[in-house]
Amino acid sequence: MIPVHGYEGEKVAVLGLGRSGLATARALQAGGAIPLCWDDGAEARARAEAAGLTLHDLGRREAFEGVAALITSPGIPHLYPETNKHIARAYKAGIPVDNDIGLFFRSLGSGAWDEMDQPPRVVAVTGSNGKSTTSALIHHILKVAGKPAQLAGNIGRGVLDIEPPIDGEVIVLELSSYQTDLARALTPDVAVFTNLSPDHLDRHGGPGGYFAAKRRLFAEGGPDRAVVGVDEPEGLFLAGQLAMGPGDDRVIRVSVDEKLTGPGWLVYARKGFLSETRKGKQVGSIDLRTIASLPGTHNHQNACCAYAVCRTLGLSPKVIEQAFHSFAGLPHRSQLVAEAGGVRYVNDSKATNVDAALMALLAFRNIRWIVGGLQKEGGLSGLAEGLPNVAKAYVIGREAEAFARDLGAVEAQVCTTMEAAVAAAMADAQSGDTVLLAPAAASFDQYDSFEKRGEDFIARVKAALD
Ligand code: UMA
Repeated sequence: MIPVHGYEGEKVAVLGLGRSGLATARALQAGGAIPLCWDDGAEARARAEAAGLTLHDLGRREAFEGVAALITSPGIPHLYPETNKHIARAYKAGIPVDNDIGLFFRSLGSGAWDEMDQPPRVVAVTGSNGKSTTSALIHHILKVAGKPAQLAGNIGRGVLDIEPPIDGEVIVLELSSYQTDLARALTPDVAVFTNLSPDHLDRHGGPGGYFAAKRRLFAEGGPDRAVVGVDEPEGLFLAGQLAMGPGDDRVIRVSVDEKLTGPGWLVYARKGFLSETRKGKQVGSIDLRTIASLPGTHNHQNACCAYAVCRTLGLSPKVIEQAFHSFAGLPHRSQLVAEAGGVRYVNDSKATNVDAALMALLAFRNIRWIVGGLQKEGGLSGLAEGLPNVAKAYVIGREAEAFARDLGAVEAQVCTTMEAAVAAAMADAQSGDTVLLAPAAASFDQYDSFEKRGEDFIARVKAALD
């Protein structure tokens, strides 16, 4: 745990008692603050109380009296679509509102670092898609290279939950727009922007607010090195703003759309080959086509970003390439679940938006596509480029019929349940096909989370193959 500094003896309100809230309350306590915990859900309150934390009803009139700060969880709206009522009261009372990420960056360094040969460094990864895989891949490469490393953030572990870093350690953080939007300190040593596509727009008041939230990672103090995907205008803009000129190698530009040229530090993938050039000369190359856990262009982008980060940390192309080969991938992201009778079964339940699902469709051929759930803003038209790879769609979700209609020209069978969809796809599949779960939608109409949806898919496939 990282004890939080700066609030010794002071009362700090903690709103939201999930993974980040619980870790925050413990870290505040460890740093000598008095955490006053609250959650709008009764179950979470009961869990926190059972864990020994003190509850403090933030709904009471005098709740914020003598409170030094309010620390809130990323899932709680602090502005859009509507400010949470407790946060709104803190704003009115002029109480600083922060989150665990802000506390983390303010509390991480300690006097012990002066004695270290190589003080710990923080790599923070943001972007719309690929940030979990990129973060996990960086962490994996560092481990394989024998470097101490820890992984936390949006990937499922509260940032204040990590162990105090040791000499030479690298902390890899996956940060969502919810997290970067509110943090009052954001000072990673290396920051990554993978890509940008519309997501969480209701939480950010539209695409501009969403990009602005991600950009904060590069603005508040500024990282020593920035790895920036430049395949969208926003990435190009960000790289341009950060660099003093095209040769400024504090910015590493990454592309999977085109061969990058110029005097700067560049990493790109074309036709499955990763290339690194610096000052106009090629200094590294890797054949990504042979890496089973990183199929498709979107994974090649993740590989390029992870490669660039590890190069800034001093690892050689050879070491990085070796580590790529032993990367197992993450559950629910291009996860190969089984292979039988020449048919591959792939779980990409994390493809909760159209852009991520399109990436999955472009990574395979002859796809038996399990799709559907709660549609996000913007409709399904963005999937068009991937539809030629689809042999047939098997539509799940409470609104499966309407979803199937929205898919347009592709042949679609309304299945509604995962059980029916897996059975129908398996019955139709022939050798060379891929049965792919890539829903292009949120799971909440039928499941608690995308993880539960992916687990259901895996269980149905395994049961049928047994
Ligand atoms: N709550 C309130 N009031 C509200 C809304 C929620 O009190 O108005 C309470 C809920 O009752 C609940 C708690 O807040 O008890 C949940 O807080 P949370 O949703 O922030 O969840 P945590 O468990 O703290 O998990 C968060 C991240 N969740 C979200 O951003 C939604 C986790 O990312 C992250 O791994 C974790 O912190 C540790 O850093 C998950 C996620 O879904 C994976 N992220 C989104 C995504 O990837 O799309 C952004």
